[in-house]
Amino acid sequence: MQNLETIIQQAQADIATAKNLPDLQQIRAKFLGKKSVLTDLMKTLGNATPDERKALGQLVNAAKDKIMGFADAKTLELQAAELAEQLATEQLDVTLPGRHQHAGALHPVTLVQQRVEAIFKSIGFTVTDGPEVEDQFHNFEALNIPKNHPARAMHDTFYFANGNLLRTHTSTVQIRYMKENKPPIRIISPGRVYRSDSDQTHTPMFNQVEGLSIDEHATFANLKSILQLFMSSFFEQDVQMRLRPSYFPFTEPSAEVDIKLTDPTHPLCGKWLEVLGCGMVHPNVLAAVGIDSEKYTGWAFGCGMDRLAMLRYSIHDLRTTFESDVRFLSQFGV
Ligand code: 2NL
Repeated sequence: MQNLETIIQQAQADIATAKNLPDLQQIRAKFLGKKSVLTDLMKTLGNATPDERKALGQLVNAAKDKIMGFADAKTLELQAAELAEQLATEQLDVTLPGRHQHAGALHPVTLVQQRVEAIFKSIGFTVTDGPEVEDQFHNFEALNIPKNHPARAMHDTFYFANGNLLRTHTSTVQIRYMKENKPPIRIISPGRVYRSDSDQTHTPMFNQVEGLSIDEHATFANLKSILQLFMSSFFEQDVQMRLRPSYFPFTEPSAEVDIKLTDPTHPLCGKWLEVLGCGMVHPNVLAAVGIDSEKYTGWAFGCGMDRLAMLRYSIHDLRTTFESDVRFLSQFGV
């Protein structure tokens, strides 16, 4: 009896000191487990008389119940403390600013290409493309630029060891298209072109769009009216246009086109700006692709899309369109 009371008191004191659930589990095992003092005590009952055994057994069981009661109460207390601790340390500050999802934006030159394609598709043109690595026939010979012609030097071409080259204009695509398709032809060919020059206003790669129309009665007047429509739709304002005589080996006659923007909010409003070159397709070019120049005429134009992007989005420095600076690019929207 004396022993039991001491054991109960000891258990109660130990349980009170338990700092956490694993601690408590150990204490529980010490007093109630298979190797505990109480279990040992139960085993010694075999030596007692049946009456003694019954009375002592009840006492030991009552002691066990008591200790279990202390332990269960302590368990609840520790669980509550753990929860409180968790709530305090895992607090979420819902007033913190959220993490942004950065949506991508299209490059200004891509936006220009999309606009140009949409405008020309709406008037019945087909968009075509072709290889950037070309042979001399498609880049030069077929365009009335024979070997040793001074215009070849003008183009500052990047050559490969085998004589192939990086196309210097997308006329190459139109030459291929004319070989494969019969007139009437109405196509534009946007894409990257390469020239070996590099300064403030020239980059070794730039984006060009060329347009071509071949028909029985394609005229310079058609060319001029299409260009006028293109410019005013592209800039979404009245655009004045001025043609100056020029020279290209692949067109005759040839002209350079200047435009004047009329929207007073545009920084370059009122200034003449050179934007493209054009002309009537040279009979030698038609002959090179097997089109009868007695029956068909054609007009063509070529236009730098990087320049169009700078004008349309008021970009002052061409280099910013090549630098992949997200702060710059994200201004142009999707
Ligand atoms: C410019 C001038 C031009 C063409 C490109 C062309 C294409 C064929 C036949 C004849 Cl297949 N001409 N293209 C014509 C005149 C001018 O480009 O300054 N480009 C940036």
